Amino acid sequence: MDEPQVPADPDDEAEIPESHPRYESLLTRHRIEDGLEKGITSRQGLIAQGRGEAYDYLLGERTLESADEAAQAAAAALLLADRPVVSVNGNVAALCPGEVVDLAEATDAAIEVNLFNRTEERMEAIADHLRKHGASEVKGLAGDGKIPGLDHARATVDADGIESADTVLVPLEDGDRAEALGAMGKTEIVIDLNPLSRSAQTAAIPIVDNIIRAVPNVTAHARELQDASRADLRAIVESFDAAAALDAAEAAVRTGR
Ligand code: PTJ
Repeated sequence: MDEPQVPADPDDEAEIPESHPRYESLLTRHRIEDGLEKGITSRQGLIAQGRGEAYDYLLGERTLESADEAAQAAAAALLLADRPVVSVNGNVAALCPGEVVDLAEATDAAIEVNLFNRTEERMEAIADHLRKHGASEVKGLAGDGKIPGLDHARATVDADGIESADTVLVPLEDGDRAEALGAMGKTEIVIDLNPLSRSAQTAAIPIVDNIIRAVPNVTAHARELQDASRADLRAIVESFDAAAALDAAEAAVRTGR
């Protein structure tokens, strides 16, 4: 056999050889499994990841040009914002905790844990995990704010976090909450591999890409744009066409090009 051998159940992600043709997918699966064991990721998170992987496979496991443009627009919107927040759920925390911390630093955004299946244990486990990866402050634990129009647990946010944010990055979000956040008048940036999902469809800036690639890409754009004028940043956001980006992603899924 020519393919490099991978341990069926690696105990450590370092055991996955980088030369393996499915390295990124194996790494992702390992992180999600590990997240489940640490009480960070929910069991539903495994299902969500499987759905995402299927879309990533159809997209050719690459960042489309339209997704890169969206990432640049997202970086510009976060730099322009007065109160930007990066929302983190159990999948995001397991897949790219250090990358989320880097992005928050590059854009001066707050980090808030916001869960679909909210329990105090998971909230604490995720906040600890983010702190271990360098986060100095993690919001979400106060839970003294509300997203109107949603049932109780999913609506709970921090008053000085998502509730009062003007721009929110919500990766891998469920459609209902994404819609409700949009209805609060916030500039909503979504990362979702499914261009047909309600979250992607309702976002001001949908990034149809794997979160593993998208978050570092937004950070890289933010660093490039660090010294850009507000007028230049506004021009980037205004010239971004969400409907065209979604069409390009859907065409890539359907045709493989
Ligand atoms: O941690 P919690 O309790 O907040 O729960 C989080 C999940 C993800 C379980 C919850 O929000 C959920 O059920 O989400 P959905 O409705 O399954 O939506 C998740 C979306 O993310 C789907 O459209 C997937 O295609 C997409 N997705 C999954 N994995 C990735 C992804 N998008 C980008 N990168 C991924 N790695």
